[in-house]
Order: sequence, then C-alpha cells, then structure tokens
Amino acid sequence: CVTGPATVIQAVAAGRQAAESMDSFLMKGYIKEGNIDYSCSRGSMEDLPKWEFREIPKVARATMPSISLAERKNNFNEVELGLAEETARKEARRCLKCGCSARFTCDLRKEASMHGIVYEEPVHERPYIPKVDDHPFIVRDHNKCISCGRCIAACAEIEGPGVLTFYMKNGRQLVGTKSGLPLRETDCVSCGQCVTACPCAALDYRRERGKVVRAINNPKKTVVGFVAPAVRSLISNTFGVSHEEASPFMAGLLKKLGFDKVFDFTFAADLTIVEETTEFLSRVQNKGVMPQFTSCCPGWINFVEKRYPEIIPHLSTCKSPQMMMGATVKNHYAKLMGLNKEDLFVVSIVPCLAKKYEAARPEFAPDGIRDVDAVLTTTEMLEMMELADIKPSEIEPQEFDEPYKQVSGAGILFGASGGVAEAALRMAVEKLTGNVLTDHLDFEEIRGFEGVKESTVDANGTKVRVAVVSGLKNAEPIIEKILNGVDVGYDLIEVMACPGGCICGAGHPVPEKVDSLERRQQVLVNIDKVSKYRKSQENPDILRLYNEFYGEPNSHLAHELLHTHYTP
Ligand code: HC1
Ligand code: SF4
Repeated sequence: CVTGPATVIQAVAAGRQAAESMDSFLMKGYIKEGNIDYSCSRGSMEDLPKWEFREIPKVARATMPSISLAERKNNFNEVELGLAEETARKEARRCLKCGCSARFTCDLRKEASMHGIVYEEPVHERPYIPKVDDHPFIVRDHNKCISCGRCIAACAEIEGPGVLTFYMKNGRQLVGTKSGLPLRETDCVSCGQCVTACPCAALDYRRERGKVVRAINNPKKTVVGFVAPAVRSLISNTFGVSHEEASPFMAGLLKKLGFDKVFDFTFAADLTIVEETTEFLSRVQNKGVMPQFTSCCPGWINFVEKRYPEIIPHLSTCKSPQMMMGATVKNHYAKLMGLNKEDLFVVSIVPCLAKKYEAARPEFAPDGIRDVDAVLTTTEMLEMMELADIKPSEIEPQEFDEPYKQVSGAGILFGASGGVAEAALRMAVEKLTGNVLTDHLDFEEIRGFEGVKESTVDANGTKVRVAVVSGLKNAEPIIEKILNGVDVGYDLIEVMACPGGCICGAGHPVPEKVDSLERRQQVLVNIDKVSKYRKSQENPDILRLYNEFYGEPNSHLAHELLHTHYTP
C-alpha cells in the first residue's frame, strides 16, 4: 500500500496544515536497500503523539547512524546526532540507499523519522518494473517511487510545462506522461525540477562523470573545464569559504581532479552581454522585432521551441554563454595553442540539467565535433571529489587560466534571476547615453525570487522597460499577450526556467531551506560588489578577444560562432 507514506510526503509538500487535517497516516513500513516499499495500517492523527519508536531492524541499522528517540524527534538534524559534521553529511547522503547520493538532507528520511515510521522486513516482494529510459538523460525507476506526486507538482506548478501525471498499471500507481508519449516527445524542457523534487531518486539523471574521467586519463586529450557563475554560490555555502575564495577554491578543485585548464564561464556571460545588448540596441534603432527575449536558458529555449514557436522572432539569436564558451575554446583557444579540435575535451560545470540537452544539440557539433563535449552538474563535480577522496583541506586555491581570466561582476550576476537583465542594463544605459556609467550600477528591483519583476530606466530620454521572469509558467501570460498583439510594455524580457534562476537549478544538490537559496543569491551579489570590473563591456580580456579574433560585436565571425537559429 502506498497511501501512507505518499500522504505524509504530499502533506509536507502542501504544508503542515494539510498534515493536521489528514485522517490517515502510515503506521508501519519498511525500507530496503535500493528499493522502497511500504505496508500500512490505518490510524488517526490523535494517535501520533502516543507512538513508541521501536527497535530499528538490521537492514535499516546498517545504513543509518544510531539515534535516540529525542534526537529523532529533533527533526533528524545530522549535527544534533553528535557526529562530526563531515561524517554526518556522508551518512545523511547515504541513508536510504535510494541512489540519490547527492542529497545532503533527505526529506523522506527526515519525515519518516519525525513520524516514527518503523522499518520492517517486507511481507511480500512486488514485481520489478524495468527502468523507463525515454529521455536523453532523465530516468524513471518505478520501483523506488512512493507516489508522492512531487515531480508532477514541480513540473506543473513550479516550472509550468505540466507534462507528468499518475496512471494505474497492474494495480500500481505510476508516474508517466499525460500524453502517454515517451518523455522526449512531450513538452518536457529538460530542466530537471522533477528530479530535484523526487525525495527518493525514483527520478534521476544519467551521469557524465565517466566520460570526463576517461578523457582526463587519456594523455592525448587536453581537458578544459569551465565553471558557471551559480556554481560558486553552492561552493561557498557548502565548504564555508568566503565569496571571495569561492572561485579560487573551484579552480583548485578542478585542477586536483585532473583538468588541464580551468576557465571561468563568467567570461562567456560577459561575451553574451556584449553580443546580446548590441543586438538589442540594433533592434531599438532599426525598429526590429520587440520585445527581445533573452536566450541563455536552454530550458526556456526548449519551452519556446516546443510550445510557443510563434515567438521565435522575439528571441535573441545569441547562443547561451555555455555554447559561446564552447565555440570560443574550440576555435580561438585551439588556434592560439596550436591544438586540434579533436584533442581538446571541453567540459562545462553547471547547476543545470537542460544544459546537458543543449550541449548535445546537433547544431552545436559542427563537422560532428561537439563544442562542449560533456556537461557536469555541480552535484557530479562534488561526487567526483568524493570518489577521488579529495578533502576540502587538500585543495589549493588557484587562479583561473589565461586567456579568459578576467571576468566582471555583471557576468557573475547571471547566476540568479535578474542578473542577465541587470548586466544588459549596465551596458545599454551606457551606450544609449554615451556616458560612462559610474554610479547607479545596481538595479535591485529586478533581483530576488518573485516570478515577475520589472524596471524602467530612463537613459537620456530613451526609456528601457525591462521585465524579469523566472519559472516558465510566469512567462505564459506575457507570451499570450504578445501573440494576441497586445503591447506588453516591455523592451527586454529575461526569462529563466528555474524559479530564482540558475542558483535553483536541478544540477545543484537539493537546498535545505528557502533561506539557503537567499544565501546562494547573496554570494553572487557580494562577488559583484567587490569585483574590479562591474560591467561586461569593460572586461579587458573581452576587449582583447574582439581585437584579436572576433573583430567587433555582431561581426560576421561573431554571428558564425556566437549566434544560432531555433527549430520550431
Ligand atoms: Fe546559468 Fe548561464 S547563468 S544559464 O543559470 O547564462 O547553468 O550559473 O551557466 O550558459 O554564464 C546555468 C548559471 C549559466 C549560461 C551563464
Ligand atoms: Fe538551467 Fe538556469 Fe535555465 Fe534552470 S534557469 S533550466 S538552471 S539555465
């Protein structure tokens, strides 16, 4: 019976109030390695405080630290278990052996402990259901599913596409697609929020760690890594390093893992701003298609291509920073170093699953050679660190490598919702007024976690009206208006699929509390504040790249390597 645990978890998702009003809950259950199943009997909520915790049986004891009743009631906080923090984290990650090894805290385990679920040997085995592998990298394992419905809610209510649903098969409630089509053929945007929502790794994604380790071990390959802006927000909070130390720590970690060169993705965010703002100003001057939508989030691009192809002319033609960096490394860096493209293995490290989809698109593999050979999530990078048994204290902070070393604070802001628009405004206002922008660099009204934020900036009489959207469902009303010929009152619209932007991407370990998302955002804001350069257009390495290679923004070569087309 799955009603019990499912009800508990659903109640958690819906809020504590819902839990209070439930009239049934799980009383008995079991968890065994690599599988979760439950048997249950019914009781009433009033019985809950009278529950006695029973002895944890062998199978569970082998995978969980021993804990007292008081400690279990205390929300299963690993530090309160009296274990060294690092050991406790490992334990918390290992706990249920569901396979979600990246989770630092596990809601399922926490709730099971809070509600006093007792682990027992199964009464009977349920037939094994083969894993469903109907997406380029998202995999569903029904055997682990507890029917909590979180993935369905994440897809419909957090993100927007709403492609998942429950269905019944052979008396079991399973998660599938509404249309019955394979996931890859639905409007799934590959954002991975369903994976983040799943408390027991019934939804997970295929790792690319092996591919990267093989390249590192291949002496013919020069392995280049570049790290996305939002990754440092997680690194700072996870390892307790200051915002200023986060970037050198990441560069040191990747070098220790065996990468030959490590660049900062933020460099490509700066490149994107120069290209995208030049395109925006040209649309303003030449009365091009307005408003212009940003194009750096591959989840958003998938959404437009699959559900709203009519608004493609509104999308900036700029590739995302990931693909600009890949094309620049495989062309400019290869030429500079006298390397064959085939011998360069380029890896991006991001907080995003949709970027795995983006990097594998055929248009980003000219002559069959991918611009970005592998995409590791932040979680995969931490897993590699654990597999290689690297202790944080062993990491020697390093600088990022030349020739893409200098980055701006504006580029760093890309990692949180509003950052792309803020960086674009810092350039657009300067170009429209003809004056160097020295103060009023902060556009705080477009930062934060609200689904839609807006700002109007007066640049010497020219008004630039900006909207910032995160969570795809929040973009739909704006798109509908544009399609109906209504003036939405914006010139530039930033859209990021994940609520709050990339700091909330599914490639990060699951955040512990909402507050930790705010801490992630604050890390980026703090880095921007102390940056030597705070505008993308003043980054000296960007200016040199144009001088030496691209010529000028939106040049012919820039269009060839840094811009793209979309496929309805
Ligand atoms: Fe993002 Fe972006 S900000 S999309 O969230 O434009 O992943 O960090 O790398 O490409 O730079 C993600 C982050 C990231 C791109 C940049
Ligand atoms: Fe990926 Fe960022 Fe878009 Fe989320 S918001 S899908 S993490 S690019």
